[in-house]
Amino acid sequence: MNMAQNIAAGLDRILTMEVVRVTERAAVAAARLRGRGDEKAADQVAVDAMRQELNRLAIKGTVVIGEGERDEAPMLYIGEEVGTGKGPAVDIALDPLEGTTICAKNLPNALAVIAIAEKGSLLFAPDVYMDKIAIGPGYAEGIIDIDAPPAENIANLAKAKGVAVSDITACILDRPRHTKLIDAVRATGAAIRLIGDGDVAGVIHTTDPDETGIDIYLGTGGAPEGVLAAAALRCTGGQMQGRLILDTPEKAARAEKMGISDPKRVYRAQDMARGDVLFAATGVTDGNLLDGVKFGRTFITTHTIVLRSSSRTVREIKARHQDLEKF
Ligand code: VTB
Repeated sequence: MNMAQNIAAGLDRILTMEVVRVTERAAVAAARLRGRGDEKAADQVAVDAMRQELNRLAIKGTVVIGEGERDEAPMLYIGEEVGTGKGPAVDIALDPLEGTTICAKNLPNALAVIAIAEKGSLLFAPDVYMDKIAIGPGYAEGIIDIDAPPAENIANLAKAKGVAVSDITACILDRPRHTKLIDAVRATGAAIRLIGDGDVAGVIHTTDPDETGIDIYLGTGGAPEGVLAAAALRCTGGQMQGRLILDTPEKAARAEKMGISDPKRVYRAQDMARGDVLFAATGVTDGNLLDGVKFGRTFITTHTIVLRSSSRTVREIKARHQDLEKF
């Protein structure tokens, strides 16, 4: 049996349950530092917790999207080997605390996130910006185009959804670099949900507009976050396009070193996360799709979404942890 068959045959079924602990643990650690105004501390405890739990998984994992380059991130750096070493060889993209500022301010949608895929199937993205556009499942291919004006993308989406443009809500990171984009979207009559951080959640929210109120994600955010979001979309369905912003010779050289030969390439979700993919996210703070961690007197509650591309199953796991010692 080769690796793909092995995974399809059931290995990832087991991992689906195992991986939940990894994001749960990171989320609980970070949640203890919600609203303390200390991004770094919250991130650090999430990293420690995620790493500890990840090293219990029966995988031979390599971090491809992590906390940074080896010299700048002591833990969960790009290239770090994780897991017990006994098990399938897999690529891992992770963000133990996506939205450190959100967590520090105790605002919505901070997440602990991980994606696991067959070796060699996740885009090895440098930590640069990526231009992104994403919509949820159920639409014909080609109704969005990263190179089309926002008005055109929104008009096409509204038409396909069978609603007026004014019924569409776009999610955009609240950044000065998006002033023009925001003006262009507002000029169409569509609504915008401006988010302070957390564009992995922003993209995932397009997959369930009835629940989240978000139809389309637009704008530039981190490339590593783009790969994580693409992994989620591979599992839920939906469309995403991303293009690295390599606007200095230094960034272009860095990307080339990571194997990116065409700096202008538009990546679809299936180009950023190929093959079988597992994705899990646990809410740190309350959000549109996931509840945050709740600390009760005798138990801790976590809310996790686990996705699997091979079956497209979306699982939500609400866990009540009564053994508080383990956290
Ligand atoms: C986004 C957002 C992240 O980085 O990717 C953003 O989703 C992009 O960078 O939560 P800028 O903050 O420089 O705009 C984060 O905010 C942090 O990783």
